[in-house]
Amino acid sequence: MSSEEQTSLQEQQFMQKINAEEKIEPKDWMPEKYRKNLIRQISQHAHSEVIGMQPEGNFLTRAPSLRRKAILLSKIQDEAGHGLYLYSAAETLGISRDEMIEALQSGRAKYASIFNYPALTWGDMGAIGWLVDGAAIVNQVSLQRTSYGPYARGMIRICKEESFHQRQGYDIMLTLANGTSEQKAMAQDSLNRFYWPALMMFGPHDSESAHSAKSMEWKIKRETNDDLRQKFIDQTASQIEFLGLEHPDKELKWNEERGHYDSGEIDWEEFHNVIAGNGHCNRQRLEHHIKAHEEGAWVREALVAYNAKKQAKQAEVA
Ligand code: FAQ
Repeated sequence: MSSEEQTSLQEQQFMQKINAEEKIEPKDWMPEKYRKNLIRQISQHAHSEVIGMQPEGNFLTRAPSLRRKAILLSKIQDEAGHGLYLYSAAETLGISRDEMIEALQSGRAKYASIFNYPALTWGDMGAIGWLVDGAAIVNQVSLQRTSYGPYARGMIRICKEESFHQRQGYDIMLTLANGTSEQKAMAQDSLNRFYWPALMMFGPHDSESAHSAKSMEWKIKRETNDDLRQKFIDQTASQIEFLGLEHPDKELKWNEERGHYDSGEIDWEEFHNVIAGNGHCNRQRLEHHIKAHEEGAWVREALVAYNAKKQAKQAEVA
């Protein structure tokens, strides 16, 4: 059998597995483009979790009570854990953590655009948990069925934690919306600023999405950007109503025939500007990551030294 024939046979077997809903595991044969596309998506997802700690981290010293502070701290720590699971899943595809970090810090790899918006008030902690984690869950529930085993398994645990994050955000919003008129205004302002960027988290329209067609065929993505965004729009409308707040989308209208809400258009120019590096906080987020990474170098060095010592001792005993 020629090498081309062998590759085509491997490709057929790979697609059979995908179509039979079997998971692809790290040691299985996979097309190079499948591997690269997965590394791209999983590593960018990991970067989003880690960079996403910054807007909320800034509010740890400003939480209005000890209880709120403890909850926020634990939520932010969960995000660090999500980053870890995801970097580990990406490493099974043959890329190192250092390479991924370098891609992030040099600006080659993206992370979710939403984290380039500033968090200005305590209301933003509510809006981030409710809307940002809320949008993340809608996307990640479908990723629990992604075709790559380590990514799918990581998603199951991440989704459980994200649903707690979403509830804690909504709880903050409920308290503010039922509080004084100043608190209600703060909740409304946070909703107004975070609603549209949350819709952008689902990516460009399907017709503009460079990776969707192949990712859907390979079952890396299980639902398209627009379908997931629609789910989020539909579920959020009744949550806004329950809070007694005004919907930021003045064109939002229930469409009986479609069984979904019709909505106004996203400002795509803003989206492209932010992912091109020109959002409010892009520079600040990367500079902070680089600083924290450099300051943590001694921990990584200590770990390597400890492991080398341990291995040397084991070799001596053997
Ligand atoms: N921001 O062809 P597509 C969280 C890029 S986790 C920045 O449609 P794809 C938890 C895209 O990468 C949030 N870039 O791409 C949390 C691609 O660029 P490339 C993260 C974006 O991959 C909460 C180009 O545009 N979740 O929030 C964005 O098929 C609170 C073309 O786009 C995930 O990453 C964007 N919004 O679909 C943490 C979920 N949208 O790579 C802390 C996994 C698109 O060619 C606090 N990822 N781009 O240079 C996915 O499901 C997909 O990657 C999509 C994009 C849906 C994000």
